[in-house]
This record gives sequence, C-alpha cells and structure tokens, in this order.
Amino acid sequence: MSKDKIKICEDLADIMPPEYQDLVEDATYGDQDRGWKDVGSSKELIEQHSLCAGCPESIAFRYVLASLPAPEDTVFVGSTGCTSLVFPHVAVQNIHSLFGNQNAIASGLHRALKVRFPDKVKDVVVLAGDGATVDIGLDMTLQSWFRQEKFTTICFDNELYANTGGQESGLMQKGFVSKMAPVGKLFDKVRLAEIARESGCHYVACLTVSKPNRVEKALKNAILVAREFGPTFIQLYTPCILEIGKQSMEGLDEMKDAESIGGRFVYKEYATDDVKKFLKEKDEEAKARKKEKKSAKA
Ligand SMILES: Cc1ncc(C[n+]2csc(CCOP(=O)(O)OP(=O)(O)O)c2C)c(N)n1
Ligand code: SF4
Ligand SMILES: [Mg+2]
Repeated sequence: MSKDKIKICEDLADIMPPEYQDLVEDATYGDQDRGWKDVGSSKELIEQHSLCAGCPESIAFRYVLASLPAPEDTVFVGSTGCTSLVFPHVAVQNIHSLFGNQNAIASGLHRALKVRFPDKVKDVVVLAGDGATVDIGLDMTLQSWFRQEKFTTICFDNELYANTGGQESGLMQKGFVSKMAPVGKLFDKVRLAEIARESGCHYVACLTVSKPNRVEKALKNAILVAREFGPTFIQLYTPCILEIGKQSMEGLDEMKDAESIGGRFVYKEYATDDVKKFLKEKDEEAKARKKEKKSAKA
C-alpha cells in the first residue's frame, strides 16, 4: 500500500469514515525518517491489539511499526504465539506461517519479491516469539542465516511459550519455574545474539523495549543492512507479565531491571566493519536530510 493508493476521490471525501480520512491526511508513508515519535500522532499502522493489558509486546509492536523505513513496501512474516494475535490489526502486509517455519517462508517470499519487483526495494521482516525462533523453528532460522538471505529476523523474547500457558523455551533463564515447567529450567539461557553473529548475521542487536530511541535505531539499522549485506537479527525482551506474575504496569520496571549491569538484557550490538562504515554513512545522510528539512521550514 502506498499513500497514492489510499487517496480519496474528492466527491466521496465527506462520506469516508474519519479513521480513513486520518489515514490519508496524517499517514507517514513515504517518509523514510518516520520513527517512534509518530506513535502518538499517526495511528495508521496499528490502533488496537488483543494482547493482555500492559503486555510489553504491544509497545514493542508500536515502536517496530513506527520505525519501518518503508511500511508500504514491507511484508511481515509472523508465527503462532502471542505476536500472532496482533497481526490481524496491523495495516502492513503480513503472512502467518506454520509455527517455526517463518524464516523458510520469508526466504522464499524475499526471493519471489525480487523477481516480481526487480526495480523496487521490498523489505521482508520476520517477527516471531522465542519458542518459534529458537526451539521449534531453530533449523529454519539458522539455515536462512547460513544461506545469507537478505531479510531481518526479530524475536520477541518473553523467555517462555506464553500463548500456550508458559512452557519452557531455550531462551528461558536457568532455574526459572513456570506453570508448565514446574521442575525449573535446567540449563542456561541460549546465547542467541552470539549464535546469530556466528551464523552469518551482519548486524545483531539485543535489547529491551524500555528505550524507544534504541528500538527505532536498531530496527532501522537492521533493515538497511539486510537490504545491502544479508541477514540481520534483533532480540527484544518483551516480558510476559502474565506468566511471571507481574501487574500490567510493572512491565517497564521488569525490562529496566533486566537491562541493568549484570542483567540478561544488557544492551548488545554486533556489526561487521563494513556494516559499521555503511551505518555511519547512513547516519550522516539522515542528519543532512534533517538539516535540510529544518532549513526548508525556517
Ligand atoms: C506446528 C505447531 N506446533 C505447536 C503449536 C502450538 N503452539 C502455539 S503457540 C506456541 C508457543 C509460542 O511460543 P513463542 O513462540 O515463544 O511465542 P509467545 O506466545 O511466547 O509470544 C505453541 C507451541 C502450533 N500452533 N503449531
Ligand atoms: S500471555 Fe503474556 S505475552 Fe501473551 S499477551 Fe499476555 S502478557 Fe503478553
Ligand atoms: Mg515466547
């Protein structure tokens, strides 16, 4: 979808629902510098969700959607889990894949889009839970990285299978006891960011969603790098407040604790030297665009 396609015929403008009029007037489509600050004023990509009240996945979704450099040319590939509850409400093209198959589907999709639209940039983004990414889908995840498929994989890591009642996942922390894993996790949390780096990802970031600026930057970096270099990976801590016994307003504190020194989600970023150089150039281009916009306004 592009802003051109959603334009309203003048004769029908007054009978269009206000939501549609908002979409046409305020949509950020076409603005490559859109970001999380547009969440409050531009609701074109997500308005509602059906997650638990206060679930950090909901704000993670908003930041991710608001930070896409080209939502009209992006296709998400999702998988079964709490994340899949949100996709029906999202105004970005998306495909629901069989649990665990998301990176295989995304590989084929990206190749098909390249053939169908050879002159256009099309971004493919996988967004799935830790169970889908690391346990049942690990083979597909790794193979897409080994094959150097040019798309971004995002894992919403809540350290268990939330949607089916709290079973243990490879990303669960050692010793954690959940409703469906009463013995307690016997081995350490899998070091997925390091596995991604070793398996060929050109850009990897591991963080919580407590700081929107960081989420925006990581997402933009990952998508721009995937376009030019190859696979990229982002691991976002989105705690399942329901399964860890927190209240709806306690998700933010949980993320802040987890990212403090010695925590499981201290901010981590890996990039190859070529990628670092490329991202520096992209930063300079973005700064120049900002300056130009500012002086055009003055
Ligand atoms: C092929 C297949 N196997 C198993 C399931 C059952 N199932 C649905 S959601 C889910 C766990 C999801 O966990 P995760 O990927 O971590 O997402 P979360 O719900 O935690 O966000 C499982 C095992 C399924 N739907 N399909
Ligand atoms: S079960 Fe957990 S992860 Fe799923 S919507 Fe509720 S709080 Fe979020
Ligand atoms: Mg999970």
